[in-house]
Amino acid sequence: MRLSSLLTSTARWGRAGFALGALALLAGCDYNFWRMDGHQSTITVAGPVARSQLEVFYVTCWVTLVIFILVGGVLAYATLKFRAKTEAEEKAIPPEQGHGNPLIELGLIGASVLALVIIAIPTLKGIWYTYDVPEDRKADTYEITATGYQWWFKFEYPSEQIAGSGALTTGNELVIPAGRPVRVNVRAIDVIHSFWVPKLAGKVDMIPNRGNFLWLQADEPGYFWGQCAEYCGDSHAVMRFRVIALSPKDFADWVAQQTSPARNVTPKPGETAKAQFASLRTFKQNESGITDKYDVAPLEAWKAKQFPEKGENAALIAQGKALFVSKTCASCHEVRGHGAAGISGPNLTHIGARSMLAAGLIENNAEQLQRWIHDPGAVKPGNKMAKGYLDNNIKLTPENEVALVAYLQSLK
Ligand code: HEC
Ligand SMILES: [Cu+2]
Repeated sequence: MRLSSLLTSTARWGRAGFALGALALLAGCDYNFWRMDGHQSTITVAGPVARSQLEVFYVTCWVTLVIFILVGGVLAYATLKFRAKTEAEEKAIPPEQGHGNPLIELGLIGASVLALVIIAIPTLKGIWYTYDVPEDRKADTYEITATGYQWWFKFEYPSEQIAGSGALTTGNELVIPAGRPVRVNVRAIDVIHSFWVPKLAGKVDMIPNRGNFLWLQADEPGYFWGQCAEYCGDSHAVMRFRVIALSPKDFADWVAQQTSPARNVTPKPGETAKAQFASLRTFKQNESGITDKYDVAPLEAWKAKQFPEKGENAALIAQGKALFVSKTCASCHEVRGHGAAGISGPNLTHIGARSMLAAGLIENNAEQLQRWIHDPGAVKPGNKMAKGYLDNNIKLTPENEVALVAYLQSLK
């Protein structure tokens, strides 16, 4: 085939392919795609650390774009200018090879060095800036310890000590004060995990027996998505968490609430556990249990969860509280003030006030909570609670489940 006819047919297919690809993109992606504002976007940032990392990304992109255009341009020029124009030229023996042009070669080396320097300056600045809280902000820093477990996160607040039980401990939802630098000391219990909140800061590995740290800051109150970013076993992909940044006053209120013991709902004399069996249902295996369509902003939804549920049934809750101990849930979970002090699962003292369950996998509502305690292994493959169910031979009747759900939801 003649080279030129090959070229035109390639071009035709190339254009068709491009048009098809563009159509597919347009059809498949919504507005969020073009804004690049997904939950875990590193392009729409919300704090100084992520912003500094984004700047390095952009510098690198621009420099490489310039290189691409220059090299691509020269390649296109050479291809067109020196191509065989006649059949005779095509058959001709290739021209003699030279040794190159020393000036051009030196120039290219110089240009590469220059490009690297242009990238290196903001990169080094970014590395120093993001490494630790800047000196002038140190005094204002809030400290947290985050520990990775297969497949959930524990958060401790060393500055919020609770008499008789140590630092305030929560699970899977990290609540921080907005506008203040937060230094997160990262640890791991079992294997290597990685702490990553894309809109706030880049990832840092959580390594067993080795202290690591990072800092981040949320400029404004907000609700952010976090993710374990180091492959860590079965449920790695769904080892998530949330960061909730609150105004100073809201944060102080939250700390006051969290440092108090679990809520105690006591039945009035004569009150019965008329279980709400309307909430009984069967669950589909692959139900996602998570929505991306919010009626209200996620932060507002989270705030609403801080208050007791409407229509609580105190007698049912009391039943659930007793079941929590008799069904051995208490051997893995702590509910401070209720005689449950297990440490191998997330602290559930205020579980009712969280927006998500099972490390950010499913929403924290009655249905999903029941689905979780009914068969945790079906919701999150391989998780340690499912193994606990087998080892301890935990069997729950639908009535047990409804009572446990009412109890867990009352823990605000
Ligand atoms: C063998 C220990 C163990 C037992 C027993 C156990 N759990 Fe768990 N539980 C866990 C672990 C580990 C997780 C975290 C699982 C994950 O997300 O990977 C968990 C997660 C949870 C969560 C979600 C917590 C969060 O922060 O999202 C709830 C609610 C819960 N368990 C309730 C119960 C109830 C109710 C029982 C008793 C019927 C129970 N658990 C028995 C270990 C246990
Ligand atoms: Cu992990």
